[in-house]
Amino acid sequence: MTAFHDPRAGLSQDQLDAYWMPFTANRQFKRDPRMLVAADGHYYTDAEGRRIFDGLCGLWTCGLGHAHPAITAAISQQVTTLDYSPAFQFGQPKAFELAHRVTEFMPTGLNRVFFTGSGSESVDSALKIARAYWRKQGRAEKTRMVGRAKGYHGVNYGGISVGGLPANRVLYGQGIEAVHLPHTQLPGMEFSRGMPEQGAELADRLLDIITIYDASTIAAVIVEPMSGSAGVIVPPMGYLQKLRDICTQHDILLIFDEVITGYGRMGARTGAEAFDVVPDLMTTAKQLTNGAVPMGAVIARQDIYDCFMEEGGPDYMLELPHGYTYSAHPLACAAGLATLGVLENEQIIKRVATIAPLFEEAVHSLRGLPLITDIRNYGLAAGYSIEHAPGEPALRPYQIAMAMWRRGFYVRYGGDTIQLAMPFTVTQDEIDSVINALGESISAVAAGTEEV
Ligand code: PXG
Ligand code: PLP
Repeated sequence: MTAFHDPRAGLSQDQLDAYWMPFTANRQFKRDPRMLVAADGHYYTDAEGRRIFDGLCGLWTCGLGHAHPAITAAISQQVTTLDYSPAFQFGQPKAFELAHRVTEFMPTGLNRVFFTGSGSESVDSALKIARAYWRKQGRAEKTRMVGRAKGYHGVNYGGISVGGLPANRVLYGQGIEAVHLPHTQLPGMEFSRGMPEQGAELADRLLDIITIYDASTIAAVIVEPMSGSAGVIVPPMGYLQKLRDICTQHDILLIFDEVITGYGRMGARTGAEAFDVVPDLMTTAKQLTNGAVPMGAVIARQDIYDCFMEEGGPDYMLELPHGYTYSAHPLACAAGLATLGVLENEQIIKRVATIAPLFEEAVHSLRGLPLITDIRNYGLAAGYSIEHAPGEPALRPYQIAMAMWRRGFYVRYGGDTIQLAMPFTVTQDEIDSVINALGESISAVAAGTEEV
């Protein structure tokens, strides 16, 4: 294990400056780096040799823990056998094996898998497939997309257009044509455990959008079944089914963005399974390879795929002019097969469902502490809303996360929220320790006794 006993891990200022870090406060980070140098199981090692509990599973990626032996072995073996092969016009067996394996995690009917390199690529691929599908059906005017306030769909142009986080869009100019449903965080539903009871009627706002724009101009609705990045916003009871029904009635495709909810975190194979609503297209990434190699996947209803095959022209012609150099990368496929294998063989998803109520209990035990204005949870995910400091909604979550870091816990801070995503094999002791530390950190920030 590498330990530098130096928070900068021996890096020079020039080296720190050379790397333009993603979604990071670069100036502040480079003054006071938080450097991770190793990981195993549920813990990181930082550059000073401290063990840090991974309270977000990387970025919602590593539910099976770090350096899982089965995944590590599969990648090592693959890299010495077939490190890369062309993704276009040639295949490698593991791509087909993994596609088939993925379909076993999907609701009935979703059984055609398109591989990408990330969640953002999955989203833009799904949006393109949706528009192309309507064009193939002779309905080329169906191009408009419907997203939702607070939605996060990655950072490519399609994704930020349908996304509902203006900060991710405002710098970048013209995107694709998109309108937005309201988010589902209703006043009065704070501190709901699991699904809020009120709010299903918010799905009817889709009818208003249809009234204004007409369904003949709308290609698809895209939502996260449970919003992750915005702070774990759980769908109200009945809401997703209503969206499903309206989409079906008006010939609009329903896309579930399951980049966070796919492959186990909800205590079900997908959010679709957890909430019992089946979309037409699904986007996934992250947990598909346990985060060990970048990969995403779009999963389509068979008749959507069939439509491209039937309308594809002569059979030497490609049916969908779309794909990535790294689609179905052999290392990613090896990691994906190992990950889904472990999820299945070790009955991990059942374990998530079993431990979720204990996690829920612990998460909500902080209710009543100062600054906490809402607590939300589902499966092994939880979000805390933190009362804004005057004019600075994001300040206190940052202070709380830093207080956690000093106590040896990594948690996510974003907007006015703190987010937790437990490893699928988390123990009760680990849950207790992260929640105790969070309670201490929030209290210290509220009291102004935590140095910042
Ligand atoms: N859709 C959803 C629903 C996501 O959560 C993406 C698309 C984009 O995936 P990529 O692989 O391109 O980043 C995501 C990613 C956080 C956090 O801490 C969440 C994401 C990424 C980074 C941080 O909430 N979600
Ligand atoms: N830009 C250039 C110049 C390229 O040649 C390619 C791929 O060949 C790309 C972008 C797209 O890269 P990727 O397939 O990794 O998304």
